[in-house]
Amino acid sequence: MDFHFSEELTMVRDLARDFTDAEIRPRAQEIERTHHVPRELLDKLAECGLMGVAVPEEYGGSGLGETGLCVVMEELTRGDFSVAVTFGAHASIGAMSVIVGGTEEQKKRWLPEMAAGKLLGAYALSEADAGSDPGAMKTTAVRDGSEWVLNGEKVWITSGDIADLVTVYAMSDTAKRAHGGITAFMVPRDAKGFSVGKREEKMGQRGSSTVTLAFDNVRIPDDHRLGDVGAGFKIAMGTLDRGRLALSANCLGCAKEAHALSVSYANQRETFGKKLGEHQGIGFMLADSAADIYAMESMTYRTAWLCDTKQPFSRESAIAKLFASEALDRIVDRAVQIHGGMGYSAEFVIEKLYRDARVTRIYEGTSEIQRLVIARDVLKRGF
Ligand code: COS
Repeated sequence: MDFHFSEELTMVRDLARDFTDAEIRPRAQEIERTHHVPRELLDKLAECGLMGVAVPEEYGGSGLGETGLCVVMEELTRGDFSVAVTFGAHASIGAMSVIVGGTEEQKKRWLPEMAAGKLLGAYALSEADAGSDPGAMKTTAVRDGSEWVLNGEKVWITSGDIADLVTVYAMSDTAKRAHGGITAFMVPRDAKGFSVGKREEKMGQRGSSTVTLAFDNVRIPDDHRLGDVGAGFKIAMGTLDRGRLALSANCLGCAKEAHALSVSYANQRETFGKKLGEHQGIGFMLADSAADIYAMESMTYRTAWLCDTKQPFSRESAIAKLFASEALDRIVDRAVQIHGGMGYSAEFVIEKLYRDARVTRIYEGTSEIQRLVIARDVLKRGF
């Protein structure tokens, strides 16, 4: 058993950490105020080679797998959650759909440009009446000769407005639904009939765009179909297994940031003649957060190891996401409490971390969905 990062992973962590300090932290307030992650920042991430961290080397990436992706996600999130989520929409669930479901020819066609950050990806599964239950989706794909015709609307799509190539899941056989009735397609931004609609105003992660996408008789060539006809649900779920894991790394990064600020504040501020942290009530909060972070980190990287060594990790990824998102909520809540009025003021970063954290219990599968995934697997396979 070896819990050390390899030399390569350590280098990537240092690179992502330096990038976060130099490029993200100084811009975080502006990103929050303008509700916008500058494309130039994403281009710089690509120049550093971080966009392709999880893409296999034979397709132009660094080949550091989910572990590498989690390392980068953790570091970027410490600087700004919105930047990390924008990165993840592309590098995690965007490019990952192609890695999970693409043919060899498709991987060669799209992954090198995705790894280079020239082709930004996004992932479109959710609909207004099909969030937790994607098998209820209404977007349709009908075959017409060598093309498919897509009609419908997707909602809550991260980076849907900036992506060059969106993985869209559509119902190709309504009788089969989740069991072979859904097919995945790679839809280019300039496809005729494809449009970007409303942008959500959100409680947190305001720099990351979340939009509606509409498909009005969008014609997609059959060679843009990802995987077999009817394989879409499995590709969507296989991609989400990875996305949920990367999200637990996001939670870990945000938690470490909130905790580090809390520790520093508790060491500096004095009340009743002693440091804040020396009051047992505050010390215990810091201890609980430290324990949560240790568990989050252990679960995240152990699950990444399972994934990278090609062992089953679907249940573990749901556990990591469930625990990390709920632990993060506890940690940011404690951070607000420790900072008192300062924690509630929009002038200081803790208030932003508190808002940024909340959606992690909702997107990429709610806590209730994670429990459902875990319970089904426990009942099927035992512990
Ligand atoms: N990997 C690969 N295949 C999977 C899978 C996974 N992780 N999970 C399920 N499947 C397969 C099943 O094996 C089944 O295959 P068969 O048709 O061969 O039987 C098929 O997919 C359907 O699975 P299931 O019957 O479990 O589907 P359900 O409709 O009951 O849905 C849940 C299962 C609830 C787990 C799924 O709908 C889900 O994850 N929902 C949340 C979606 C979500 O996270 N949305 C957030 C937006 S995306 S950012």
